[in-house]
Amino acid sequence: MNTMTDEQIRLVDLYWQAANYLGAAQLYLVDNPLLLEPLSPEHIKPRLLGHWGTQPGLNLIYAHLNRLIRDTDASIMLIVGPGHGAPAILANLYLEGTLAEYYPNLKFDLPGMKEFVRQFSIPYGMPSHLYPGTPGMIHEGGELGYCLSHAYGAVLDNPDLIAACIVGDGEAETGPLATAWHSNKYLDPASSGAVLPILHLNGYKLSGPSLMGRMSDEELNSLFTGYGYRVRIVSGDDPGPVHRDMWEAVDWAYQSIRSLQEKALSGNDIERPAWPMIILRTLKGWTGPKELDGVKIEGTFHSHQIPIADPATNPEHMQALENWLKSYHPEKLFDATGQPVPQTVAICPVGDRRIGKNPHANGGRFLTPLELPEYTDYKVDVPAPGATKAEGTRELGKFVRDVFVKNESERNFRFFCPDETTSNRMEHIFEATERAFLWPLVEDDEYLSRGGRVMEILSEHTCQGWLEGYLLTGRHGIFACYEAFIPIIDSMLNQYAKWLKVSREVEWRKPLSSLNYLLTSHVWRQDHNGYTHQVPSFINNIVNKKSTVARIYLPPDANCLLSVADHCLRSRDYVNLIVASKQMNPQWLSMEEAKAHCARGASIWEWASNDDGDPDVIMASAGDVPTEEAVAATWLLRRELPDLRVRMVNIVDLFTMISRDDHPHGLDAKVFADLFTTDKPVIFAFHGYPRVIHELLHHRPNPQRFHVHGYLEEGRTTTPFDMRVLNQISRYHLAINALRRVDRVKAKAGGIIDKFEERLAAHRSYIKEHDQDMPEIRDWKWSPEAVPVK
Ligand SMILES: Cc1ncc(C[n+]2csc(CCOP(=O)(O)OP(=O)(O)O)c2C)c(N)n1
Ligand SMILES: [Mg+2]
Repeated sequence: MNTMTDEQIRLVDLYWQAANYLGAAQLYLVDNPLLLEPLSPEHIKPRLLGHWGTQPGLNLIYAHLNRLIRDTDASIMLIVGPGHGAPAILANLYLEGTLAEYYPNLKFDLPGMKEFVRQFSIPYGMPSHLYPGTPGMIHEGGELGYCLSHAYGAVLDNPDLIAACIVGDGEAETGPLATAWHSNKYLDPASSGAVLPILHLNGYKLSGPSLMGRMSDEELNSLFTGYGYRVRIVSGDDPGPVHRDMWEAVDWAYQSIRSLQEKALSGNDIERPAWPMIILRTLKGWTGPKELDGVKIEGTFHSHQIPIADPATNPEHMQALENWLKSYHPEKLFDATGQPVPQTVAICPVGDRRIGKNPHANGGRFLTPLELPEYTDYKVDVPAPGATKAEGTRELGKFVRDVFVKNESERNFRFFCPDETTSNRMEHIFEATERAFLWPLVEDDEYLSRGGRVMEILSEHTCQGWLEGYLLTGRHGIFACYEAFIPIIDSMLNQYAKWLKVSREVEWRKPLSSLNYLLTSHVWRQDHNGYTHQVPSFINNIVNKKSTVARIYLPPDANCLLSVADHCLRSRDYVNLIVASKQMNPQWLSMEEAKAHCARGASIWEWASNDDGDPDVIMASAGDVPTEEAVAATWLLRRELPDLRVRMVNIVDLFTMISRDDHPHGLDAKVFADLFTTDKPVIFAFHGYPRVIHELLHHRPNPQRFHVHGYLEEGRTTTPFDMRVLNQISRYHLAINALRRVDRVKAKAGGIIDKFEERLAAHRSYIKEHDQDMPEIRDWKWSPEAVPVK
């Protein structure tokens, strides 16, 4: 390693000045990038957008990481929580030369530099935040809170990688960030890489002080020591000493990481691995204007965005801006042709070691397809529709177990779950692997081990962040969650879907494995949890995502679930939502039938239809429980009114319903009409909120003929069938609705409707007395003849 000399410190400082200059210049200048002429209004951008306050700290960290990489040849990926500091990161990427490799117009010459500062934050230029088009980044930092879980996800199973993660002190107040500190309890130093958290304690957020900024060093030390980190604090407002301390701190952190890893690799059992972290306590907006019009700027929240808002129209402010920019002495940092003088960039690493070129940040380059077991081998035998029952997720668990087995040597697959793998009945997975845990183990622990590949923490945010980091670095995974609580990460999904959408528009970003959700323990079967656990709203969120990204599957039984899961694990760049019950449910399709049905996405179930190609009414369903009710409704109708022609249609792939113009999975008009006709009434039993279906059907012929039954926000701790009754999706409700929609049978319908109403009344009194559903419901089984129940 280079020893720290005054000259070395000068070089780090020179680089820092250059990055600070270019960061500030991007906020203001359209021209005159080197200030070779006096600054005047025509050099200033018409709209001043972006953030200054965080930049000097980001630049300081980048500079010291560069120096460390140069000295150690370490593979370091940078994850920047305060993504609003994009101009700082862009300045560093420009200086290290990676930006020009991706954007050839941003070269080291005067036109290149002019374009570099000009294009920032103008329409179709670089956006104000980091984004998929920023080389070397896997994290945008637009919505704050996710950097640390992303960093930990990125280094899992990447032993050569160090993720340096800059956490804003305001960001550190968010829930997702606060819980992510615990990720250190999952990282195996022998087989994974390391995260170096750097808390960027500039004391302020957007308009007020950060909480941690007002905590003493001692309090911060206690807090983070309590989380299990070894803490080093670097603080000050004099660049020389701060550079020295930071140099030492990154060396210390690097050596601590390597010694932990070496110890673990040499077979030493490491309990509570105490990874290093750095707290950098410096001024927000450091080196910027100290004050303006008597208002203090440097070291306050006033530096957060544009410190001098109106230079083009206020000559005094123009002078202040010029003084500020000139304080970095650009003429000493760059020559007159716009090239940085060699000393300015002496600390930059070269080649793929440059942060902007870290290969892990374009994870698709590393993507090895999963080796998948043949899913049809896991089939549930279904000799006839409804003849068997099975727990879908338990069957899927066997398949996922073998995905672990088959990919053991690649170590590129993990399962993420907030404490529910067993509750979700996926415990066959534990025959292949366990849950990761590095903190002390006790004798009674179950399925916990250092090298486990199941990631369980009771933080949906952390599960989501880990998985995103894991996928973004070219690996595969599944996130299994209770349906009711996945909306906790709605917002993270919003952001991830945006990342995927934009990534597809960046030609050098390689495709990633899809983000796969398995939502089980769903709304319809919360027998012992009740109303709080009944929330199917994640579907609503995914429905609104770009059609290039969003996929939603509602497999009606275990064989369909297996087929869908296999498909999702092979797909790229999607968000796949699978909703499937973990309960004992009737099985409808043989594996061959399931395969064909899932390939089509939606099809007629002939065995439950008696329409002879000309239905009076169509019974449709999406979701396992609604399908049971819909099939039972056709059964009831056949029994009570055999000459009513009913067609049964099941939908696995929800986007088949929407017009082909709006989603590539939309059925074309002809196929849609083959299933639903163009004018016959459709009674639709849907897993989630009914309006989702109405919205999807908007451009289909006669959408008003679709009568959707779904979750109506009614629920309590009650029997499975009562949930369906409360939400009017029970077989009786569906059958009554069907009878009411067909004029041809109106005369006969009344008596049958009365009979069904009477069964609903009987149900209500029966469950209160017997605390379970009526035998005719509990013991109901599909039969083609629909023989009346005695
Ligand atoms: C979740 C979220 N809430 C609010 C914002 C709006 N916002 C942008 S920057 C910022 C302050 C961030 O402060 P800090 O993390 O300390 O960053 P820095 O001081 O380095 O700018 C806020 C509140 C956001 N981007 N994300
Ligand atoms: Mg801050």
